[in-house]
Amino acid sequence: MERTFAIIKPDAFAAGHAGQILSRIYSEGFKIVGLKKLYLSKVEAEGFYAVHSARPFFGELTDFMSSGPCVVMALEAENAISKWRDLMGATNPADAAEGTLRKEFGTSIGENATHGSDAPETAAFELGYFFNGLELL
Ligand code: FUP
Repeated sequence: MERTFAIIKPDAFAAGHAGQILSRIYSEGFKIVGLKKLYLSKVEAEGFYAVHSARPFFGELTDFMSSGPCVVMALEAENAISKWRDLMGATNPADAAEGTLRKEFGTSIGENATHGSDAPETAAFELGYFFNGLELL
């Protein structure tokens, strides 16, 4: 079993899509081991996306991620990291395959409904950024 970190981003939460996304998470066979609603500050969003700090879209990305409440989750499944990224689809919703979350709920490359860790090291950092051990029992 593997764990990954996932976010229902502010666009999807504000649009009322959290329920449908959670339903897909269950129906695809993930176990939700951690879940909370947060309203990130700009500084908290910058810390989370620190790896992208030199990218031209960093300001826009962290403004968006701190623009409203989101839902952060720890998901468990076999091959959870790739399984969740497959369910999300491509970063740009315009390129995402039919049936993926970003295709269904994303509106642009910036406002793309969901986040998922891309590797075991990033999953470990991202899970630790939002959850302590007791919250994942
Ligand atoms: P992903 O792993 O699919 O979330 O994509 P990246 O790590 O490449 O990018 C992280 C986030 O930055 C994306 F979810 C959206 C945002 N982004 C932009 O706003 N513009 C870009 O050109 C690329 C990414």
